[in-house]
Amino acid sequence: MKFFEKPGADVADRVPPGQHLAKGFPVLTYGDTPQVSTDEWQFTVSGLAQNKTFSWQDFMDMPQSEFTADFHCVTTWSKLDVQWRGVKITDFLKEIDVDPQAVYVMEHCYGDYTTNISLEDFVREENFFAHTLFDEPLPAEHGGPMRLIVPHLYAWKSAKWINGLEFLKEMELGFWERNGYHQRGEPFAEERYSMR
Ligand SMILES: Nc1nc2c(c(=O)[nH]1)N[C@H]1C(S)=C(S)[C@@H](COP(=O)(O)O)O[C@H]1N2
Ligand SMILES: [Mo]
Repeated sequence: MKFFEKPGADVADRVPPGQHLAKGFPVLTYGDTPQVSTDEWQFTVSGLAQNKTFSWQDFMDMPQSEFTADFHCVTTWSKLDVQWRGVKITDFLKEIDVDPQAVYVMEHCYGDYTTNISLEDFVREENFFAHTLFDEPLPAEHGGPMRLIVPHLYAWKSAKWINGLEFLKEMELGFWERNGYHQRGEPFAEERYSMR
């Protein structure tokens, strides 16, 4: 059985150095998979922003968009053209006031995973919260009911089971970043590990 394919010439420039195309969509989770229903799901904004809690319905009432995005896991597999549906970060940000002193964001999740991202990387047009994967409700193992997707960084920044954002005045490290992963994680620059 073959689990990886060599990228064809047509997509070669979309596959970052050291990456292979995965067959299917692998699951990569540290620890147990949280089981969270949309009824109990809550999302909290904290830190240097207007502190606020959102329900599932609040997210459904925001503008809904379709996305096609490439996905790059630092363990060397990539999956191109993943299809999602959800809420653009730029649309979500219209719901809150962020303090101009905020320069970093900590992503918080059910199950206590965290990952950090600069505000600049976070507010990009192509980033989104996803609740639908290939026209099906996002399965729990892929982060359902809701996850973040940040296509331009390695996928450990795309927090599954996301339940909050904490706005910060300086960089703090998340779970993998404390354990040796690069603090930014740009795949075309191969920002895999930190040199600390
Ligand atoms: N909460 C949480 N989010 C997470 C992870 C995790 O372990 N917990 N793993 C990250 C990593 S390393 C990758 S590659 C992607 C994998 O997403 P997938 O399982 O949907 O392929 O989720 C990221 N988000
Ligand atoms: Mo990963």
